[in-house]
Amino acid sequence: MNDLGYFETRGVNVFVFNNEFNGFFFDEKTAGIELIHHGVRTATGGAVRLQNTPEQWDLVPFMADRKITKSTNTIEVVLRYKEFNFESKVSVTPSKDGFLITVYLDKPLPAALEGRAGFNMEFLPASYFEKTYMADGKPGTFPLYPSSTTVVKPVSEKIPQFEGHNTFDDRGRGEYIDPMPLGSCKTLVLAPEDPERRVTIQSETELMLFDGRNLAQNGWFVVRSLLPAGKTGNVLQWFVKPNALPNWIRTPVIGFSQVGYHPDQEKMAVIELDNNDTPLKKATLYRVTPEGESIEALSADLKPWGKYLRYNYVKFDFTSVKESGLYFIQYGNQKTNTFVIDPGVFDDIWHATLDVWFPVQMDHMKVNEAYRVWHGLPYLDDALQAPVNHQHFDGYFQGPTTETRFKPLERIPGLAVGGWFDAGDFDIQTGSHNSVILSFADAWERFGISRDETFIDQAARYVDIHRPDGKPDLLQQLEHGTLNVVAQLQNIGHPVRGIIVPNLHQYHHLGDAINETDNLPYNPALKPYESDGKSSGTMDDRWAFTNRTSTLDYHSIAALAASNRVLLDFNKPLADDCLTQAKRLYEEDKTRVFKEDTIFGKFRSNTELMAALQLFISTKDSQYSKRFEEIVWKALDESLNRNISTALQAYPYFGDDYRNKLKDYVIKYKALNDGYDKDNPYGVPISARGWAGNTIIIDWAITNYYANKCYPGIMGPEYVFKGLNYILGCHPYSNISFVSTVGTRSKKITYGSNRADFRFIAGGIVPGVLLLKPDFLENKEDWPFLWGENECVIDTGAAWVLLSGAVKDMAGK
Ligand SMILES: [Ca+2]
Ligand SMILES: [Ca+2]
Ligand SMILES: [Ca+2]
Repeated sequence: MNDLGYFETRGVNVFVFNNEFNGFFFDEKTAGIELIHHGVRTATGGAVRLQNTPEQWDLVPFMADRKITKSTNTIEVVLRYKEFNFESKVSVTPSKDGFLITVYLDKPLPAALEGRAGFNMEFLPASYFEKTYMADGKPGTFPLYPSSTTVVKPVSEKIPQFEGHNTFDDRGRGEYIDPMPLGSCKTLVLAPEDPERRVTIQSETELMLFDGRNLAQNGWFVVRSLLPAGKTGNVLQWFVKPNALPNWIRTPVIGFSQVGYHPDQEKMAVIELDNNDTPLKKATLYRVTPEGESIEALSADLKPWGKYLRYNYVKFDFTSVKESGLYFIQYGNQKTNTFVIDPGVFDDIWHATLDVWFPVQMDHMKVNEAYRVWHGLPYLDDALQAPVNHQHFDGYFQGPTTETRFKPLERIPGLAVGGWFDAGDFDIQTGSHNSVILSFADAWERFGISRDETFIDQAARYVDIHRPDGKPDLLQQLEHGTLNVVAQLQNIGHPVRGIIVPNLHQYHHLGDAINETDNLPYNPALKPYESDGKSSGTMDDRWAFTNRTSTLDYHSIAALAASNRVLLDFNKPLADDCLTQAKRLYEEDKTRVFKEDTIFGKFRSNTELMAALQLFISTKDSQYSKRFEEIVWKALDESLNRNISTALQAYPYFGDDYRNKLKDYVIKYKALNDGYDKDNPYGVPISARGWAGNTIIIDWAITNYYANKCYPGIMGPEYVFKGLNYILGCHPYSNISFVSTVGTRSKKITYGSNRADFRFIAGGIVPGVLLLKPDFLENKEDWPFLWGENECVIDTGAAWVLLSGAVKDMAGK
């Protein structure tokens, strides 16, 4: 056991509940007993579980206690299912060339869990694709696609999923599906042929191997033993032996920008090294000629940076190489793929995001690309008022009142217009819409991005990708998001947190958005699954969660005030509606008691500050500038990081007093930035949340651009490029570009609506490297289903377009 509280030998780490099951998204496949096998996390979810192949929303055990005993080299956890008043103790300890997992019960299994409670461990399908296994000597091949046997059972026998939700659409038949094992044995060897993946599991109790993907595409291969009925004490033991290669050293990761570099830019590769690796003295940059020859451009000493989390880092500076051309880096025997040095490298880095990713996310439209239809025209049955006192599984909550003129489940008119699917799911999140609108408005006003590669016909509700229509796409996208926010204000009176399907069996939808609902308005006079052609008896229309917060009101005011300016010459009636609604809402909020968004409020910038600024820019009315000046300094004192961006955006509109005072804050902000160089070798703010932090890094780089524009003597351009290079490949774990199709090598597997196909949507930006506590950063490129690593969201996409405009602007100078 190491000092960080996990078991470690060369090539193998065993985590025992260093990461817990999450009560918010439930089973994220990042908790329990886990295995990092030769640098790759291959097993997760080791715990007492109640299903053969638990799904995301099946009950997870609560970790009631965790005890590390160094003297006996043991980690023990107490796991509790409060729904069954059932507790078990699981202990893990090294033994010979593996480890023992032992399950103890103080009381016999509750009768309801006999034949249900078992010890499970889940193995990543992608790590075992095209590999084999041996069950008591009987050979088998891991299935590439699920096709093992399942049985149907009456729902009365099913252990209910959390809060009574249900992932299964049984079409009213009262059934559920139970997968059967691929095989069973006492000794199971996974991948005997592959020394990096070979794991042997032995037990006196029968081991069963299941394929979780029969029930859910994000399922893993599950090894499971049932706990015996009527027994206490040591009721189950596994001996697990992951093969460990002696003297194994992880292949170095050479981090650099996959897009390449402007000749005048700082150029720094960051090389990530195994702790057991001896850093080399030098790396070399080669230029590739049209004849295919490699010519040495620079050989330079590496600068040690030191240790960050579990690896060592050295840096390779090739800033001095300025000749336009194709290059690669060689470190030891490893050569990177080629990349570009050229003044034009940033000319098109946002094209995929604006040309493809945003059109595919467009709600209430049919979206076509050449011969392919991305999705039909969805959600014409929007939307119903959410019922009161309702906790939704995606984090939405409707409180004790609707705060609207609508009764619970009453139809709200006018909402089937505009908007984007916020992420890999299909809900409308108003807060994200506001962020997108503000980023797009800023990109338009600063950089005039007038690219036209999308045909968008609002009247016909039809979108065609790679087909110019004479209108700038940025304005058309901004119009599309604004249409939904304005519709909320006009029809409901205030912005709502979001609009989302009510049933869990709809929510996990994969594929064409048009099929998540039946597209027909709900009609209670009909039976479920019955339709008269115009309406249907299936309660599948999306619900609007309508509770009102000042945080969201002000954020929407800011977005619509900005939208007003940008849309004036493009769609005057909508631009007028934006300002009318923004001013009305602002007047209302002036006299309302301030109410913070309890979920997102604390992560967001001061939205009242944003609202006052945007209304002032649009109207030049001094009531807004006065309010801005009243609150800006306090906001900066409370959170410099969150509010410096808004304060910098105000720079052109305020005088010398303001600028001089702000300067002191920018100096402090610069000092915070310099601190990141000591935190990690990339010099950017890497976060440790349950959702990886690329959005934070992109927003940070944009803020640094604002600071560089206003105070170039304080904030140099390198603070913008550090963020950019990180996103484009100079980051931990791998050197892939986090923007699909941007750069020589980029994300080809992401958590989009097409994740079941192990594909991507061009231009999406993934969350990036996720920290598995205490020290493992991960971004998988063979498994799309870890949303915290691979789910692209709209606000990040829009921020990427803005950042791309900024770096093109800087490169041009
Ligand atoms: Ca969502
Ligand atoms: Ca267009
Ligand atoms: Ca419907």
